[in-house]
Amino acid sequence: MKAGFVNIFGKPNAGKSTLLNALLGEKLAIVSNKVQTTRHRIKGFLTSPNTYQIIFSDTPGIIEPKYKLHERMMQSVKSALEDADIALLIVDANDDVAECNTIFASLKLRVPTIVVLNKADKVPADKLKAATTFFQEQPYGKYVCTVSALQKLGLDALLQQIVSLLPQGMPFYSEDDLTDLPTKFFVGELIREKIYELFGDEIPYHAAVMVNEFKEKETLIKIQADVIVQRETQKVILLGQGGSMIKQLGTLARKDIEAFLGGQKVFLQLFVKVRPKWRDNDFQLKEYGYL
Ligand SMILES: Nc1nc2c(ncn2[C@@H]2O[C@H](COP(=O)(O)OP(=O)(O)O)[C@@H](O)[C@H]2O)c(=O)[nH]1
Ligand SMILES: [Mg+2]
Repeated sequence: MKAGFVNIFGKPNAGKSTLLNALLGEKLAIVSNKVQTTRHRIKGFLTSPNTYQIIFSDTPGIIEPKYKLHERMMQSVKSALEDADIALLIVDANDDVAECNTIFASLKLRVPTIVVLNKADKVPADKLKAATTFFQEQPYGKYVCTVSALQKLGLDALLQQIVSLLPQGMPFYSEDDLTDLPTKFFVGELIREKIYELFGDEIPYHAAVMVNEFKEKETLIKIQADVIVQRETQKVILLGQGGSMIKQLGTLARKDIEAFLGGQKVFLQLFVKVRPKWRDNDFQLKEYGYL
């Protein structure tokens, strides 16, 4: 058997989370068109019985830290650099390749790498070809694959390339496991995703979600979660007139949570709380799961 850790790196918005979900055929990582949606390292397992087990890690995009939250996010990138057997370097093929190269070179990778040119669905063929040639000339550019994570194109070839580079070894996790994170975590993430969807450019970056209660009752699952923001004014926006926005948020999140839980009925209760400067407070970062 072959088994190993395949970690996904790249700039914000390159499509790392979309690629993880596409490879697993399951939505584990939340996705938005805003940068810095992913704050944690999220692992997903892909097992082909008696053949291979790949432990994929999605990571936050590589950024310059501005807050303690950002520092935590970059620490999770660092830890993913340390335990990778294979590194996937994702590039939005529309992006500036030279800039991506600067970032990838700075990672000082010492494991096999695959450059994944993503968003092939919206890049002209000659541009893709030029990007492929550019990366093939880099020291880490032995393997370059072209995919569309969104349209699930080119994934089989990428998977074959990964498996061929994967070390020999026994599986780390049971065949039936998909991830090592608790259900509660994904519930919080799905709520957070809807905040990115519903609110403009400010609120999502100031918000955290904390799931306080997850109780399986006879006919449904009761979930209570807090949405944490930094200011009273943000709370007012989140609630909306007569509570209309928080209600909409709850409805959208509940539908996705029910789908994630295999169609079980969910009762979701959301409260909004103000915690000034939580993004810079060690205690609160820990409390909200940003260790
Ligand atoms: N057109 C196109 N859009 C994509 C593709 N992959 C991801 N996206 C979009 O790019 C945005 C960022 O994706 P996300 O996976 O959150 O990027 P991340 O920040 O690297 O995790 C989202 O709006 C995705 O729908 C792709 O293959 N083609
Ligand atoms: Mg992401």
